[in-house]
Amino acid sequence: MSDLPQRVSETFDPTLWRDVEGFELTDVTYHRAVERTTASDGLTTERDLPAVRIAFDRPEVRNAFRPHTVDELYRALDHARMTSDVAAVILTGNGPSPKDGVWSFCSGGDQRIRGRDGYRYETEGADDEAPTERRREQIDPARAGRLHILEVQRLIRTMPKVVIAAVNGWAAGGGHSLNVVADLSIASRQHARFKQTDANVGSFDAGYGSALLARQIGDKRAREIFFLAREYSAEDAERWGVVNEVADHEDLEGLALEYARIVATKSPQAIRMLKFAFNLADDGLAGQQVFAGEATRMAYMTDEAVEGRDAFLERREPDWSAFPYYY
Ligand code: S0N
Repeated sequence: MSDLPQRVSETFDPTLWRDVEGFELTDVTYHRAVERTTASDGLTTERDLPAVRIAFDRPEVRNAFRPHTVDELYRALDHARMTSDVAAVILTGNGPSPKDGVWSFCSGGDQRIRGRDGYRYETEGADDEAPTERRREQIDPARAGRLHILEVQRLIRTMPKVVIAAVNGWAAGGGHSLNVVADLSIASRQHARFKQTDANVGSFDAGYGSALLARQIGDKRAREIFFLAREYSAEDAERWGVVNEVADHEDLEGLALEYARIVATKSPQAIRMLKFAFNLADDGLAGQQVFAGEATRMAYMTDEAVEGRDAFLERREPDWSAFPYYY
């Protein structure tokens, strides 16, 4: 039996989750789905379910990510990648904002911390009130203003798990792009709002955020989203193919968990191969490498590959006679 986790978001149901041990996080939250059963003697037992929930936790700035946020997001995602009984990752945002009650998925890079003045407002160990030159000295320039959200995008793309974006509020800028790279997306009918603001702020996701979006929803629409930067709704997003489904706000996390449960009923190998096959053409040789890596791993388990290995170890010629050239 365990204590229930802290309620991190208004739509977060603590009875469905447990904290993932070993993580001290400030900018994201990380939970494992569980099933709790209470017996007649009042004893509650807990069983892990094959899904995790990772959420941006900076609702007062529309869940914008600073470099530290991205570090935490990457660590949580990578842990999920390597947890062998996790089939799906739900990516969402905690909320609403304590300032004005607005919900956010993610509003992209924290604009106070970018580019050549990237040290300006990074708060880790820095004195915000100090003169600029002193702040510059206080912060390792190699750690501020990085664009390693692109590493997160690649991790989402290459992890052998299904990543489900539960867009519960604003998806703007780099947050819009994270929805694009997710494998599946659902959006809150009442609170999800989409806006690709990159060009408003001199930013441009010229990789997945734009080019993959064009593949997903068509070239003209993707250009419209970037060039006009107009807000669009959950219904628009569903109609255009930006998300798979729209749900009432209070049902969003439940639906994400339902998606994860369905994915977990499928063959892990088939899901893995399908995800990498979907990515292959758009990811070029890097996509081929990821797909081929899985194919090689499977091939290593065949008698034919074992014969090649054993022949080398036994210092003899391999005998391929049992293995046909055509199936
Ligand atoms: C999301 C928007 C449309 C919501 O509008 P709304 O509801 O009117 O809210 P605001 O009043 O604008 O915001 C409420 C409070 O939140 C702060 N805030 C919002 N977004 C950000 C943000 N991205 N960075 C920092 N603060 C943010 C507001 O300042 C306000 O604070 P207070 O209450 O104190 O006044 C609207 O907020 C909006 O358009 N936001 C900006 C979206 C945006 O342009 N994002 C960046 C786009 N580019 C990227 O994300 C690419 C990645 C990236 O660029 C990057 C990554 C790492 C390091 C640097 C970068 C980089 O940007 O170069």
